[in-house]
Amino acid sequence: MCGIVGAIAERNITPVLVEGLKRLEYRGYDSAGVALLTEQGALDRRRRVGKVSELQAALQAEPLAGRLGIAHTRWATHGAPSERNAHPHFSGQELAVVHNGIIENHEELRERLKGLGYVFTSDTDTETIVHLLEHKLQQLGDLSAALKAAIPELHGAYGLAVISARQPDRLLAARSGSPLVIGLGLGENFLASDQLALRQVTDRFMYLEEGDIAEIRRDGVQVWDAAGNPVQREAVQYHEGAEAADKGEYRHFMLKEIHEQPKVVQRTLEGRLGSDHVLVQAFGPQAAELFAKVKNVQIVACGTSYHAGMVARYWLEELAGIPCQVEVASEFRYRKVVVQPDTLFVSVSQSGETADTLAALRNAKEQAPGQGGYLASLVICNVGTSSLVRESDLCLLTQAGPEIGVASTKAFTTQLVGLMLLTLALGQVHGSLDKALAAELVDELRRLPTRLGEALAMDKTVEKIAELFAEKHHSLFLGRGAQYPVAMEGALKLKEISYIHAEAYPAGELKHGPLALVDADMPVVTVAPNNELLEKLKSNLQEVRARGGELIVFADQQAGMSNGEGTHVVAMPHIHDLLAPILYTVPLQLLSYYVAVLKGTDVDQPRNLAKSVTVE
Ligand code: HGA
Repeated sequence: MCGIVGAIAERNITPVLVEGLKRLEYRGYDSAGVALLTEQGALDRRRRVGKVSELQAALQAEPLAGRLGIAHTRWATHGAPSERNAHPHFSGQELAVVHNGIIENHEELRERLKGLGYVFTSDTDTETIVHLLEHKLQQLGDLSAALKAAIPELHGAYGLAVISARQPDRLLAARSGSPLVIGLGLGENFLASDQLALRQVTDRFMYLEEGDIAEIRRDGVQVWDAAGNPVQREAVQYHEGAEAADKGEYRHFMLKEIHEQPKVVQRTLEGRLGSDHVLVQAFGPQAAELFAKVKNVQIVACGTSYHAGMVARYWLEELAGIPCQVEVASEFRYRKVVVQPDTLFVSVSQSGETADTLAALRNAKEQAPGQGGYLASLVICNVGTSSLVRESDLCLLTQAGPEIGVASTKAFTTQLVGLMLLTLALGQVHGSLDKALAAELVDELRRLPTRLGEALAMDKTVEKIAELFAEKHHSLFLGRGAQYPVAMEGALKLKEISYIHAEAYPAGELKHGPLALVDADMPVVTVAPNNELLEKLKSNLQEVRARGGELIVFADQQAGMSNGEGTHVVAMPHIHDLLAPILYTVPLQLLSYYVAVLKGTDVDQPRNLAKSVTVE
């Protein structure tokens, strides 16, 4: 969500910090700030509400230079988005902190620290950290010792970066529940909540693990693990180009990412398909042995990833014959769950840092297999270095590349591909999947990038359809079977970026309530592949037309549906019914994109939302 950047060098690092913030801005952006140790040996800061460009303007008006500094983009959890609540937070003029996450015992700490004479100037939980650290620093005289002493008193999740005017030769970092990475340079070192922020300055990274504390100096890095023991964390060379942080010819990242889908789906399939089967080892060396024991699947995810999980439930039960449950992580993590024997726990997350999903995984791992716990855990994730990947037994990495638009697009379709691979792998291992069908689906998967390209070619048609929504405030999305979650995802996209109220229903539920809403002001969007539910769906659509509702139908070219009064049919390329959810997602993404463009909303950074939800 929010972003951290830090640097210690022999040069002025203000431009590095600001560029880093810009690269992280897509994750959370209600305010931004930077603090530096100036040449005079004092801490100084600039903070602004709004985007990083506001902070840049402030720095232009009132420049700030230094060789040690920290910076932050904030997505508020405690205290309104305001300048006084923006990070970095100070204790006196000598200590500064930026923080991602939540300090759960902040009220108790605040009372205690007030009692010790500290004066609070913000409403954030973060400010308790900086005063607590100052208190420890007074007692211990050394910043690393102070941080180590303060950590056990902080309950909750944090990624922290700390600088002190008293010890200008070091930048400190601590990680618990919120990711941090150290960027290694020559005679200079950096820190960030995501390596994306630092690729402009280095391609060598050191990932901090849960509970780590790091002291970063110009000429070296010292790390201590959760038990306080000095440890070596491996330095990893990053290879892929930084091309993803650039919109290229596209007007928005979202449109670029929608158009990247054929390529990234292709990449997600690479190395994972045999001639007529899925390579089970793609899930890890122990996958085949573990999959053979799986009798149930529990999928846990949030938002768009949850919709991917819902599609997978149809696939897993139909193709692999394995009972599957799907639940949103924020609910799952707080209820008592009865675990069926031999259940595989599957999490789905773009970033691999989604706080609720990560907490659900950690809860799931509390009970041992065979003693009321899960058989094993598997994650479908886009970030190989993420916490969910590191903490799961098995993983399948999607190859979507960095997704910058807050509204997820290519991450979703690659997750669906990953979940289809999982379904086929489980079906193969269990022998429950018909071999001819498996071979057919593998073939269809190979053709999927081409089909996606054909769906993208309908761009202009969908742009025209979007005009129907320009004046509308509500809309309904309908689907049946595995297209119901696709309708849910379509509705989510529309609300996220165009702020039009959109609801999704299984088409058969229409007459049980939502039909009452239908009139000429409520467009009804439907996804209609050519399957055995088509005739039933057509009847549902008649019900809408009879109430004067305007219909937008994305239908298989062989479905025998055509334009008529109040009915706009968009012919889709023909595809195997089981893969239709992946293909039919594309026009719905395009629809929400063009509606948002028409409405003039901030497509890539919609209001109130943030990418990679690393807080609860
Ligand atoms: N709790 C802190 C940091 C919020 C955060 O990590 N957001 O993603 C605050 O509210 O400032």
